[in-house]
Amino acid sequence: MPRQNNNRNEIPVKQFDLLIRNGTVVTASDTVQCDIAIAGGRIVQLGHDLGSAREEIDASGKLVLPGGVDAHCHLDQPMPDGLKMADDFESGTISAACGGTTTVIPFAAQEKGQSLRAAVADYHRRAEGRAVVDYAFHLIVSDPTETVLRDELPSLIRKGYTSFKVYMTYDDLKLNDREILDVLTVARQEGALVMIHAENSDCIAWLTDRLEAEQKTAPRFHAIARPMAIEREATHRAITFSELVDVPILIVHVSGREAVEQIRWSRARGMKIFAETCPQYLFLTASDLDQPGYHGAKCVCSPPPRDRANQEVIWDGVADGLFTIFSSDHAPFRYDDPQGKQPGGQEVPFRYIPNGIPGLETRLPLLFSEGVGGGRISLNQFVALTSTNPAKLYGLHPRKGTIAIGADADLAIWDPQREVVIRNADLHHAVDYTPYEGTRVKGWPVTTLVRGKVVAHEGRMQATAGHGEFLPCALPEMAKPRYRTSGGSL
Ligand code: DUC
Ligand code: ZN
Ligand code: ZN
Repeated sequence: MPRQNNNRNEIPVKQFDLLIRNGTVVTASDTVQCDIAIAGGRIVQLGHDLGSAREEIDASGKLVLPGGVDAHCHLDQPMPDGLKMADDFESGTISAACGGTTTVIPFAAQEKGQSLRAAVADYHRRAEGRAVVDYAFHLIVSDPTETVLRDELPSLIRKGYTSFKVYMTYDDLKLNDREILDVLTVARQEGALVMIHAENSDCIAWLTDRLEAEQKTAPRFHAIARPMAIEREATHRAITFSELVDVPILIVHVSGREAVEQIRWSRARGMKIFAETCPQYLFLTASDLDQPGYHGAKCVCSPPPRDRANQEVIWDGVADGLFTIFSSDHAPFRYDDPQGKQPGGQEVPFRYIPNGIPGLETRLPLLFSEGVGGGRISLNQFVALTSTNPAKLYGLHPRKGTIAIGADADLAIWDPQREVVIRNADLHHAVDYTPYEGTRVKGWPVTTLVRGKVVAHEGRMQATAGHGEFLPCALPEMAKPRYRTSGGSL
């Protein structure tokens, strides 16, 4: 916690708001011993003997990292069929802050038949005055009408909503191939980035019907209804669309080898295909859906976790740069809840279990412990994957995602020696379980600052709801088409 500087006899050379002293400062490229001076919510100096400040934090023995940017999480997203997400912007961002994350990018989701502008306005009302960390919005485009494509989407992109997700599956969200091509074309014209959920919907429906006909409806069959092949096919199709339109895309939540192979293939052809993975594909397997009774529902997410061999393939991609970003895909549904994993109070067949698992607060400690501590990635790679790259990809850099003069003072001070056994009782989300219960990690973010203010310290909130501000996103430089041609094969 900041310490008040009470030495009134000292004539300040420079009076900053806050000095963070004696820490090891880590960015995506460098690791240096230096102090950080903060004024007006921004980093104003880096160096030694910087002068004095109204408050100080002694970071001796600690790492000072840019706060995490969680570029894929779901908070208070309107849900169909009486379901409800457990986390709103307050509980979700408190959880994020306690896990070292200082910016979140959840989704303003268009319902079919709804105007995109109305979806954005509604989502602002949900966020307003509640967040403790800063936030931007992705859009979810589920109904690309002429008005959406010609008017709403271009005008929203120009107002700072520069990325949007499209789904190849889920009846209430999915687009057909032609619709996806239309959305990609708008992205190319405007310089926006499309995130694609790549799973083949018809194959899932067909497999689900067959499993149900054989009374195979327990949670574990969710993974069998969504095998790697259907993710591979959809990933390849998405890459093909990217080629036709000549626009970069991001494949979200990549789960294993066959999708990775498609992405490597596209990169080898010189394409700009970005890829994201999530903790569930490194730390869970399909066997976690096969727990006694109905408890496997806690790990139902899509794509499903695979097996140990696939985890290793994902680790390789994390280490060798295949993955640009590492996000939580936090989708918070309570287990023991009629609006959550037991819809209407029932243990339902897997097709009705809401997809998603919580992970905002555990994303960084899990990757830090096993990735950095386990010698799989460097500290600088950790920062790149979890903060700098998502900030760059979504047009928030250099304000977010780095430690540099002029950047927002969004910082996470880590104790690299702190050993923690993850217990849901200690987490701050509103979900009644964590899939990582009992997992031991080494390294934990002990203090989190957003624009120079300590928002979380030792698992306790220090800021009030409303400290978090909305961030309009610039057009992402990284997502510019590789070649500005007349447009793919057109
Ligand atoms: N899959 C998604 O596509 N979104 C939310 C959670 C999930 O499991
Ligand atoms: Zn998805
Ligand atoms: Zn998601």
